[in-house]
Amino acid sequence: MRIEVVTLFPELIRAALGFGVIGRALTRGLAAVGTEDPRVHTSDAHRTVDDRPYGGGPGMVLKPGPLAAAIAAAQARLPEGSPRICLSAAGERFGQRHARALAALPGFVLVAGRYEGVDERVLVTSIDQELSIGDFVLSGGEIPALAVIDAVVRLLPGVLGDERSSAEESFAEGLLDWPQYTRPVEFAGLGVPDVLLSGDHAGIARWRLKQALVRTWERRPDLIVKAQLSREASRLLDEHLAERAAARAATIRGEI
Ligand code: 4GY
Repeated sequence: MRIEVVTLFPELIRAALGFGVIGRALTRGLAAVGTEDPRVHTSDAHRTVDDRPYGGGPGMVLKPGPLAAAIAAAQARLPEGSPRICLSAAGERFGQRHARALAALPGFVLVAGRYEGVDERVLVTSIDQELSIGDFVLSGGEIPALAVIDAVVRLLPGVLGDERSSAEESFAEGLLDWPQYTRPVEFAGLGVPDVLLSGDHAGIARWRLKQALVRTWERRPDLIVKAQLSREASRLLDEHLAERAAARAATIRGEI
């Protein structure tokens, strides 16, 4: 897979991709990230990439010429039909579904804006999709572009060890993670759930799935609707909800 990032700060992109799982994937050649700087596509003495907004107001807008030329140069290094994606708070909300779809492609372009934004005509002529990583305002599209790259590259075959891709972990897909513990067995006066020390692998898997389900139910009920629970998962969640309902009823009766 090849990813091209159009950015005024190519060093920011390169520097951030040198670490951890993603850094290793790139050095191993499992994916490649290139950059294209709109400033290279200017011809004036000052290498001007921005200008004042028509209609007035604060800030500057990225000039369409250099930006569109940079997008075209990036696109020329990718297979025909590779999508050009602009990171913007006005875009569709990026999620794991988008990450999976992008991970199936041979390449795509990410366009990171700066200043007050991108000239609307570039969005019309040179962008296929706008994606947002969330409802907050950043000062540039580079950090969202890096978030997309990270989410996509870690899905590529061979990037993660087989631990993560194993069937054992996919059973809680679409749910929040279960709680994790490592040594020491006591920390800050807190222990580790007995089942995790038991060596009972089926029991551990059941406990983890139940923890993931209950946490998701309590913190992100919207994800449960989408999770398409297995029969085992539905049963575990029902079991928890019944236990909780019974405990509340007992409290109301004044038994506790
Ligand atoms: N949130 N998700 C986001 C953003 C700000 C281009 C400069 C976001 O994706 N992008 O906040 N982008 C950028 C957008 C012009 C400011």
